[in-house]
Amino acid sequence: MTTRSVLGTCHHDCPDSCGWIATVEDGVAVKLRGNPDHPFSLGELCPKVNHFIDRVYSPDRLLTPLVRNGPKGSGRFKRASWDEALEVVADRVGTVVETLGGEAVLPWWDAGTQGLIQMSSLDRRLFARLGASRLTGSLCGGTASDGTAATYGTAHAADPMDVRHAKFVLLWGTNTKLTNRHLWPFIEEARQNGAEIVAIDPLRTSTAAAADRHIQPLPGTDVALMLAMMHVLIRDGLLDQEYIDAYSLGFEALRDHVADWTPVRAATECGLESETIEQLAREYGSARPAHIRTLIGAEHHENGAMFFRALSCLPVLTGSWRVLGGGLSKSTHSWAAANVDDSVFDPTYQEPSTRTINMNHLGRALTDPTVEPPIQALFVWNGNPVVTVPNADLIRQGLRREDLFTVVSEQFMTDTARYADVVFPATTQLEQVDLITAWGHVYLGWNEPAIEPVGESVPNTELWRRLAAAMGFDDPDLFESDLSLIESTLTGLSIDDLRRAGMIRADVPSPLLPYAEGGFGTPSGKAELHSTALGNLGLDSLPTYRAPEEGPNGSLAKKYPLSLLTPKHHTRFLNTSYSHLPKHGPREGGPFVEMDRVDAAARGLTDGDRVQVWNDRARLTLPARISDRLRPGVVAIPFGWWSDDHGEPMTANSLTSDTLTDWGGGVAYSDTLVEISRAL
Ligand SMILES: Nc1nc2c(c(=O)[nH]1)N[C@H]1C(S)=C(S)[C@@H](COP(=O)(O)OP(=O)(O)OC[C@H]3O[C@@H](n4cnc5c(=O)[nH]c(N)nc54)[C@H](O)[C@@H]3O)O[C@H]1N2
Ligand SMILES: Nc1nc2c(c(=O)[nH]1)N[C@H]1C(S)=C(S)[C@@H](COP(=O)(O)OP(=O)(O)OC[C@H]3O[C@@H](n4cnc5c(=O)[nH]c(N)nc54)[C@H](O)[C@@H]3O)O[C@H]1N2
Ligand code: SF4
Ligand SMILES: [Mo]
Repeated sequence: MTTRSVLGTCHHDCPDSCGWIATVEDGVAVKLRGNPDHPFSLGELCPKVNHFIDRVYSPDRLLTPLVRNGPKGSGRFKRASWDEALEVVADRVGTVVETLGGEAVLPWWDAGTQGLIQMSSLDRRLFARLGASRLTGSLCGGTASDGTAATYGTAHAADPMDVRHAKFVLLWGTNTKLTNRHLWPFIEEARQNGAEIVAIDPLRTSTAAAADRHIQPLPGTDVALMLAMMHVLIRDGLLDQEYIDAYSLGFEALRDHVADWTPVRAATECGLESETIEQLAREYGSARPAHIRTLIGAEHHENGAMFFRALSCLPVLTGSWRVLGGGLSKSTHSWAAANVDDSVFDPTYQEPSTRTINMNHLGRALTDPTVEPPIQALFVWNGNPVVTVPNADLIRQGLRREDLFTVVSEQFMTDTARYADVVFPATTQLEQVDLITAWGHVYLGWNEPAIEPVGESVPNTELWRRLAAAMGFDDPDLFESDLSLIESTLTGLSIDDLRRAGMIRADVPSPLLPYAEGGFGTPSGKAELHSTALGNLGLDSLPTYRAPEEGPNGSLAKKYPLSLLTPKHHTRFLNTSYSHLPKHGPREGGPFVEMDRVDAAARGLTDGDRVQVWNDRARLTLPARISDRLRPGVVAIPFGWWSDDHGEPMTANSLTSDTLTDWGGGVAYSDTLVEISRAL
């Protein structure tokens, strides 16, 4: 028997990007454990990936190409050879392009793997060659980045690991213990050194429960809270005036603007006590260093980019960027650019005039009769949009169109793959090479394939090469090898370096104090408290609170009085990627709607009752779970469940809003209003 240990990195869309070691016996992966040498994950994985080998060898893995032989969405397919399936796709797509032009083709992908080349590389060239519509927008992270960049000029922020040096930690709209679990020990270290931990979240998550204090505003109202904090900081002189004068623009305008944002005014908007806001601002303004930790959850509001823009102003006012452990940490993804440049995947022949479609509007794009040319060929990989994209029933409606040809690359028969005309089997991270640029720390992780592809599955890059050949293209850049693609992105380090170490710290300063002495990425080099650039785009140049239209203080709240949150909730789920597997979904029980006893009593409901949750978009029937984690007027359905056994949608996204965020191309699914009544 031959036994090997292979170094790899988790590919999931998770900030932790843990290092792992796979044990392989005679070509079969038998064990996967955390790599103890990884400076962030420190040898631990998580309740999802501890069972990753079961996922890899699951009896439900897709092992061959499949061609539909039942109604769309029925999930009925017949096996096909690779040659047959490629020919079907090349013929049909060829006809679509000939008759309607390339823009009738739409590629749709997300971060099912966030690996550098398997997420998106050769696809950019292939779809540009076809002249396909271009996918824009973001389901995750774009709004947060662009919101921060409006103040700082770049998406750069602090190293989250430096939270350990903080004396005050503000966890704002992030559920660290669940979503970013390997950061929690660093927060505990700060607590042991005397830091107070405060969580701001409309839901008493496990993180909020573990904090020293939990502040529970109404969803989508945080910008009002931030403006009132600025008001107190300025009123009480809790400022670093020297830092403000040297490194920011627009302080006077901001000062005048927040003069009437008293804690009393914000308290009404946010549903908080004004004293809570006073205390928060005073504590934040007095502690040295104070660290704000945020991630993605708060971006999914109509004012989501403004959340990050306004939040970014706070450490500028207090000068907390000067000190290690201060400032603000969010996604670290932008730091990877020190060594990795994925724009080399962009082809020179991309037509900039080709139309763009926001990924969050997939349902609209497939069903809107004014979309010209109509989308007639859709490719989906690295995602399960029927479950993950808001207003999901509209996507199902679009996918049922007989004149639409849908191609899905997947590891499993997801809700989305069920609607495909052709399905290609995809490899998992144990079977493919990649480089992982993390967004929860500054280490670049190498992933060496541990086993041969299971069945006839192939990495996404290989699918694009095979499709390019089947479509008759011969441009050499469509056939570049995986290692060459990775190598072409690297500066200052080589594949051999990565392979040897398993992970390497990106070439960023240590300690990382990005704005200790200004150095912002704006044209002026200063933090823009007032932003002329935003004003030029027709947006508010100063941090401004606008109540979400479909939020608790919006006009729709009269019709639908309950705000619906649909957050990540289960320790065994990673978005929708595990709910169908035996060690995951069944152990989490099943989907439910969580509500406060006041809202339940007003509707005559008790714990466990079957209820309907509804709005103009959809109606879901679920058991009610009464808890004390939410304030009255706010309810929650956990995200990640697929359809039930009869194909009936159970995804929270049937109900959610697909209104786009103020800027950044994201989507405001956390501004959703519903009503709940007993199921008939
Ligand atoms: N176990 C597990 N871990 C995961 C994932 C998973 O599915 N399961 N998914 C991964 C992915 S893709 C991502 S992007 C990250 C996300 O990581 P996070 O951003 O930490 O998590 P979210 O649950 O998206 O949102 C965090 C919190 O924001 C709160 N929130 C919503 N609206 C508001 C608001 O208006 N104000 C405030 N203050 N808070 C608000 C929600 O109640 C939620 O508790 O997690 C990753 N990690
Ligand atoms: N209501 C609501 N909606 C949400 C969220 C929420 O909290 N609430 N979260 C949002 C966020 S933050 C995110 S990131 C998105 C997540 O949305 P998605 O990225 O669509 O997440 P998953 O559902 O996990 O889908 C990933 C799919 O990619 C497949 N996959 C994995 N690796 C590979 C590969 O190498 N090749 C191929 N071809 N396929 C692969 C997996 O099998 C899986 O089915 O959902 C968003 N939608
Ligand atoms: S899903 Fe996240 S926490 Fe789990 S192993 Fe992967 S990177 Fe680590
Ligand atoms: Mo995400």
